Amino acid sequence: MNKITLPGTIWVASDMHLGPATPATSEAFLGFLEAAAAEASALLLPGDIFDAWIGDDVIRQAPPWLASVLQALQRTTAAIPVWLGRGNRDFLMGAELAQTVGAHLLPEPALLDTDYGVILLTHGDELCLDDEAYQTFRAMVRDPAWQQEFLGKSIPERLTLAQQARGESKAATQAKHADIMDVNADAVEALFRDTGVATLIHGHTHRPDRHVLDVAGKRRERWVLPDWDCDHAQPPRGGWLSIDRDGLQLFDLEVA
Ligand code: LP5
Ligand code: MN
Repeated sequence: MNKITLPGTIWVASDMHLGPATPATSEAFLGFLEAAAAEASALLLPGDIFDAWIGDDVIRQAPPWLASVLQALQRTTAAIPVWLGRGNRDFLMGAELAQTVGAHLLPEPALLDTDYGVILLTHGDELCLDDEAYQTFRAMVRDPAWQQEFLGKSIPERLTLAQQARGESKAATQAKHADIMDVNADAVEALFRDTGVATLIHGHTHRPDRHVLDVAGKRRERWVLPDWDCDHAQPPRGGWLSIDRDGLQLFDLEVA
């Protein structure tokens, strides 16, 4: 696996789930991008930046909320390197989006060569192996033939399907036990063993934390990124992780 060389202070954030119905979260994200451009050496966004990404062609007729996000990403990439990773909501993000905003696409998973050492970064949904219904859905939508067929549909058709899928997902997750929606311990252990890294960062589960574990006689840390919600959550929430030579640190979003 090729490593991405990232010296300096690296900021990592995921799970903003941006869309037309969450203007306050979009605004918080725009503020965060501005701060990243001023304070970080690079920004990594490993997935679920968007509530539902139905294909890169939407940027050719971007609605106002999306146009603001794209412009803000462009301003950020003019200052620092920005890497976009795919999540379970925006797995259809591709080269056209990356090129338009001047960002790079993260491999899955990504190996980061930082001042703190080598770190593995991934969205995290692929580690939720106990959630069999989700893994079946994931295999379907990650199939290139399925994606080609989906992307061949009109934008209004795709929007309707995405809305239906979000509705079904909300109902399904409410009915699931919280435990099965967390990462599977064996999958995490296998990832640590296979890659040899001491540090893993992921999002998706919306359970920000730092877990310390022993795998193959070596101390490992699993850092989990928070999700963002400045529209419906009380108090509003969100945050990011900073990596520098001294280590990793989670920060809460300061919402005015
Ligand atoms: O996203 P979240 O946090 O609610 O839950 C996820 C898993 N759900 C998903 C599904 C996405 O939310 C759907 C939106 C994707 C938009 C992308 C573009 C358009 C694709 C259109 C697809 C037709 O990822 C959820 C996990 C949870 O994380 C925790 O890990 O449990 O998994 C599910 O809910 C899967 C269900 O258990 C089974 C499948 C339900 C969806 C069925 C879609 C049917 C399509 C409707 C059209 C007829
Ligand atoms: Mn996710």
